[in-house]
Amino acid sequence: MRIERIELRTIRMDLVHRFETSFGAESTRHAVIVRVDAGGLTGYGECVAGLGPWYSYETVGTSLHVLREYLAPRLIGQDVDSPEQVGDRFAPIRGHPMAKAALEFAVWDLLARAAGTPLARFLGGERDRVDSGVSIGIQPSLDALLERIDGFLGQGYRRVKLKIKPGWDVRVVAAVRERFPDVPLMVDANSAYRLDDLDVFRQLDDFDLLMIEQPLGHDDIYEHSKLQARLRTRLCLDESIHTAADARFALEIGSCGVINIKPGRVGGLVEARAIHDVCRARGIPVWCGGMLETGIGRAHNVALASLPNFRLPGDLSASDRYYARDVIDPPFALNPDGTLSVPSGPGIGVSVDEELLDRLTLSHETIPPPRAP
Ligand code: NPG
Repeated sequence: MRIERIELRTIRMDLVHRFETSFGAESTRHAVIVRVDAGGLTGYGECVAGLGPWYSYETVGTSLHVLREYLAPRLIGQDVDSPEQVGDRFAPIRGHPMAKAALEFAVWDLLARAAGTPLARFLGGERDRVDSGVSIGIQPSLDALLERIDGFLGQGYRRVKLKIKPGWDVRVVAAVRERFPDVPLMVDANSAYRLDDLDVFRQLDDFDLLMIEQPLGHDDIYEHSKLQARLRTRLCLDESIHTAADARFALEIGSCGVINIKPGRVGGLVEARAIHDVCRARGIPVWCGGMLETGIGRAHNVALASLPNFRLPGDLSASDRYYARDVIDPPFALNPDGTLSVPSGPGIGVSVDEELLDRLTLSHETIPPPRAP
């Protein structure tokens, strides 16, 4: 299909709940939404980069720059017949996986629509429902956290992930475990600790956690292997896995027992699937992370999570856990069994509410630019 038009827009949405992690708090989310048009069809993708370089070096600003100046020009007017070709065209550009993924996602949606196939099947997914987990940010008090967890469990979420940081860790997990002894529970440190903090992890080891996510450096794989060797609880890597080669290395040296795959973090669905395959071949389960995406990014994540080795509930919650009104129709809703349904229509399988997008838009540009009248 010849790519005729690429649209980049920045939107801002208010979150239902303020979300605090070890690197900061946010009440609104900015996202770059990419739209590609070809042969009368449209595909959408979402960039997961944040406003500032806190989770990764990429930001809304850097991703717009790289998309506009380097990525879109490599696709516009070109024939693209497989998602792999997108990666080939982007290969000369170093880094910037979140920017690359946003455009790759849009092409996946487009090509799956052209094939009349749901994105999940197009990727090789097998499930029609995926297990839903909830990630709960750092709260102003322990009581507020317990109440929040209670509410989410009442809605049917299947596992709870707590954000931790020094000063909000062992005491908090102990209180949550006491109140909810059987809930599948895990913690995510977003790189807030060092190997010297071994004592904290030894204490966390006693709470029957599903895993401890990214405790050490955001770019570290080696020290995680040292920590993993001293713990019973599995470590999970997120920030430091960007490629299938990273995953192979981490598993080879025993850095973790599970990997969080975020397709936006790893440059798109082609690399995400390759990481899935590396882990599957070694019997290591994976799960799908989230970055507070709108329904557009969520639809790509849900499609990915339908692959067979996504054996643990992901950070895939219903639309209303994030936003009062999502930009897609229908929004993702939690089934009574604690799952999200994988859309069965062509492409991402949901329609995008362009009118709402317009209202949320802060900036907008098209490639090629519109002709002067
Ligand atoms: O449910 O989408 C979600 C949020 C899951 O905790 C979550 N994401 O570190 O994985 C993370 C964290 C995050 C959110 C990171 C926003 C960066 C930005």
